[in-house]
Amino acid sequence: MKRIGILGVPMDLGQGRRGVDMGPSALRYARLQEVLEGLGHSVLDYGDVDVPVVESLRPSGGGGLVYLEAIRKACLETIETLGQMSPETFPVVLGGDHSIAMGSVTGASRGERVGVIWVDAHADFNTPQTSPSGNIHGMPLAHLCGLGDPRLANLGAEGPTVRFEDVALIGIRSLDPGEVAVLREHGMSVYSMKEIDRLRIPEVAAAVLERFQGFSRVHVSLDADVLDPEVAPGVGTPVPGGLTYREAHLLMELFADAGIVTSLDLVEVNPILDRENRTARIMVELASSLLGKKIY
Ligand code: EXY
Ligand code: MN
Ligand code: MN
Ligand code: MN
Repeated sequence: MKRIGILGVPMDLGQGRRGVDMGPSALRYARLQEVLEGLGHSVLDYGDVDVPVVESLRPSGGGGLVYLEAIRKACLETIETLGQMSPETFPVVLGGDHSIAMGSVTGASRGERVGVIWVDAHADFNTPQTSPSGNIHGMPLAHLCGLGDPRLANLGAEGPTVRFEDVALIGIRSLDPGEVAVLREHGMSVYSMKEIDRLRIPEVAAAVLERFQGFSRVHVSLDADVLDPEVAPGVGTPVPGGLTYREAHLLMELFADAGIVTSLDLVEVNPILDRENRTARIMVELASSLLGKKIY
């Protein structure tokens, strides 16, 4: 039984499509708290971080980090709220686009060395210089590792939140050229869909879990677009050829068996693009698999 703290970050400023700011509501409508309480956990909902509502999202192309300050502010508020949770609490942070991870990972690490399992079709490893879109939701992991704009790269106490060698990316199938160069430069551990097809989930999970044995903090950042768009249509940047429903559940079930994960993000759910809230419902199911739901 765990003490779980839910925190919503209704963020849409890191990308250009309306709707993802309603992700926290969609996940709550999918009964996240009741489902986790049904597993025997004690769950407290800390509400939402305040994110400015903009009438129409301005195009952030051309590297114009037009919403950088607002995103930084929301990430700092996320860090502060996570810091108010007791150290043994398991935070579940609800996006909102993936830029929130600069706050959630930093806050959940509590200043300790943290392993990060980035489950996503995208590496989110662009810097402002390599980004083709200027959208900050394509940059959070690079900034967590200390690259990019210093106003976003060092939200932690001192220096980067995450070490390059303490990251495993799973489900990758859409990378930008500049991003590939930076990933290679830093020797990042990438399990693309090719590795998943070749090695299958059990071997990928075992390899990733092996690396994080002994870590006091391990964070899973789960982007809904890691799932195949046929399975999870309610996302702003869908990419064909994603995880099946069972591959995603098996990954979470194997992480749950290992018992080393200490925090979770559920991001990029966009109910406007969804069908009958199925993307939010699947993300809640995946959270319950990670938090101990057993088939048998
Ligand atoms: N790599 C592309 C970009 O940086 O613009 C697309 C990023 C999509 C990011 C989503 C959250 O995973
Ligand atoms: Mn507001
Ligand atoms: Mn992402
Ligand atoms: Mn993604």
